[in-house]
Amino acid sequence: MGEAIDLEIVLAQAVTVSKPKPATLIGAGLIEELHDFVEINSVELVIINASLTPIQQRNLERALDTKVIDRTGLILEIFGARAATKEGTLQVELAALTYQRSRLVRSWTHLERQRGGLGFIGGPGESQLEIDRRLINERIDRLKRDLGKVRTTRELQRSARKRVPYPIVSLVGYTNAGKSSLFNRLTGAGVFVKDMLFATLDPSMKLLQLPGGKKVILSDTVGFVSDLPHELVDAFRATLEEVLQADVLVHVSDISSEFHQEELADVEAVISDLWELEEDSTLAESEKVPPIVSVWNKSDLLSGDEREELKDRSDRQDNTSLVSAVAGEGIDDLIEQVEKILSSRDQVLSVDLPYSDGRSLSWFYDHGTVLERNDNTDTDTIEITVQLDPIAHQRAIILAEKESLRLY
Ligand SMILES: Nc1nc2c(ncn2[C@@H]2O[C@H](COP(=O)(O)OP(=O)(O)OP(=O)(O)O)[C@@H](O)[C@H]2O)c(=O)[nH]1
Ligand SMILES: [Mg+2]
Repeated sequence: MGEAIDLEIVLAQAVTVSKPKPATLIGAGLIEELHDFVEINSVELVIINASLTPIQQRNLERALDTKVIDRTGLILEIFGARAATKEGTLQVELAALTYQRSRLVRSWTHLERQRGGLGFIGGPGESQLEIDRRLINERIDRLKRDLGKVRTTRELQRSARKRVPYPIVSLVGYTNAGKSSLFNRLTGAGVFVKDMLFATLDPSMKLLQLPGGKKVILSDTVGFVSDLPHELVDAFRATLEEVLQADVLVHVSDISSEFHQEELADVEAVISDLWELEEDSTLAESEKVPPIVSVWNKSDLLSGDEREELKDRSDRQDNTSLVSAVAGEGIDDLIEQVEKILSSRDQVLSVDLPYSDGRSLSWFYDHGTVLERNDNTDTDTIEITVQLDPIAHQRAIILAEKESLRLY
């Protein structure tokens, strides 16, 4: 997960903690080893993939002489880096503060000692701890108010984003499944389109043209994790808000993982959760879970026999591809599955365009697939038959009205 926030990993180590130490979680021998490693390699951050008490965190930071964060801290960092919307950012900040506040309460001895007993900031009798807690509470209250305001404008934003003129294909899946690798592979395989309109898209979204001619916005997302700390659930949902805009979900899983089934189930549960949540609100009937393409990734790690068997199984199963993002196997098949789903929603229409209206003509070439074209020199018109996805179709109707074109 560390790569997700641009950390350079110098050592990853699994250790057995047979008897957790209340003061430091891990034992003195290991701490000594780590201390030397941290010193020699100038390590700036140590991540413990477990829950640390505030005391343990402080003690480890002192013993290792570097910054130490735990699992919740790391996940918060990742969410913070990935939150794209106003609501997402607020939600993550709220989770971070709530986390911080809980540390504050339990680590009061540490804080009081550390910040000293001067106490000139607060009124008489107010300790540093009470000041800290009051400041955090004030900030939390303000965030909650802001969130309330943001939510009321959510419907507006949603319809605004629906105006993005291309279908959105979202890569979702368990952490480490290979979403980002596949994202890079796909944006390399398709023609990556530079478009001024999308200059502001964040790096996890790219406009690309599929071989069949369709343009889509491909979006990479933050990985799902199991045992998500309870206090992070809302923040996690908020970072996935963009997924709710997707027209197609590509569910990437690591077929070579010994926990493949469990990881699939975890992700499916999150997906149905996300949409059920939506259905509670005031959403149109059309806002259902989008069609899902299943990608069994990392096929290169399978043995020959396993590979054969899974290839057969994926061929027999609808909307399923056996893929290797790294080796490139199965990528064409995956693209085909996505194109098939997108095409199934397309509409075909014909339109008469005056010769003089070159702009509308090129609009249709840009936004759809022109199936037939007749240039009629008698009437100075061009008649085209064009296949359009639902979004383009909507826009074509508006365009036709504005330019007084005949659609049929
Ligand atoms: N052998 C093999 N390794 C792969 C493949 N795809 C991804 N990986 C490796 O798996 C690890 C995780 O890949 P990522 O693409 O970062 O996974 P991710 O799903 O984006 O992970 P998060 O962003 O943390 O959720 C990396 O070390 C990749 O090199 C593959 O097809 N074959
Ligand atoms: Mg990733």
